Amino acid sequence: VEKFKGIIPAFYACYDETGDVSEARTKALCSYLFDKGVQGLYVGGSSGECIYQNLEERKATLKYVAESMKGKLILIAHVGAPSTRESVELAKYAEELGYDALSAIPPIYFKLPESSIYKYWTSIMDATGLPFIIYNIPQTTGYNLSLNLFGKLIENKKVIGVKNSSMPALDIERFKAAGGENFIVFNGPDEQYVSGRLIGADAGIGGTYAAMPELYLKAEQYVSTGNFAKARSIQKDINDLIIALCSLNGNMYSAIKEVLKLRGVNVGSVRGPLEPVTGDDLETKIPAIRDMIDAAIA
Ligand code: HMN
Repeated sequence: VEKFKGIIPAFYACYDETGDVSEARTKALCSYLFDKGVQGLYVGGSSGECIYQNLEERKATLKYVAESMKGKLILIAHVGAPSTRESVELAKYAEELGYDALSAIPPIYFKLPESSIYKYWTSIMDATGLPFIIYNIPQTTGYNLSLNLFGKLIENKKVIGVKNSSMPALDIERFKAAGGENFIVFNGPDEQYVSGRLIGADAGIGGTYAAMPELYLKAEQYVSTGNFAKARSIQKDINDLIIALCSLNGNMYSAIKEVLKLRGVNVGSVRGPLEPVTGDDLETKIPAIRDMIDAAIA
């Protein structure tokens, strides 16, 4: 459990100029994040545009990341997919590649009863010997994990943690209280990293970490040494940046990818229906956000 602690960026989909998954760019993003000092990678989640990629593309990304970071960083494979069959196939492949743990969102599109959600997650767990991290992200899936289903899931010893992206910090506290000391709760809302850690999260997985890993690493350092005034001040810088990233045309992921280009790593653009940042937002606001990041790091 100790080994899963730290700052774990959600890995981005890395495309070439024609929009295909790029091996070179995937590996470049791995090296970039490794050099920044993060502890692990969460591969193929929302930030990995999992919902917009086919199985072959998702497998290729899992493979390139493992080739470049196996043994250097903790690797978590997000294997949630529209069907149980595809999720299980990805889970088995991630195990073959030597991933440290699996994770998955609940089923999407159809509103299914909790019995089906339980069965979906359990099928993934039964398919491999890997530990499993439940992923609760009601904003995108429409399902908010109940304490009742949570309690049933953690009876399975493979369930070592939950990545909680719902906004109430209370949810983090409740999952930690029910899960116990050795159960890992990952903070999901980046805007509340510091509060999440204080109320019970042991570590963090987030979609904006890769854009500004330095700030989350610093926030973590201040939280773990009890320097709360400084932790709060970094959280404010982070939140100014998240709000700026979310205020451009396109969407947060295309904005982050443009910022990354200016920070020295090109992972291409986003895949439709996600749209790229354009016009003045691209030409003046993206460089301004890059400058804000540099100022916050200094
Ligand atoms: C992932 O699965 O790739 C992300 O880690 C998801 C993550 O929890 C993000 N949540 C949502 O997108 C709803 C956050 O990191 C989010 O991007 C951040 O808090 C900014 O709003």
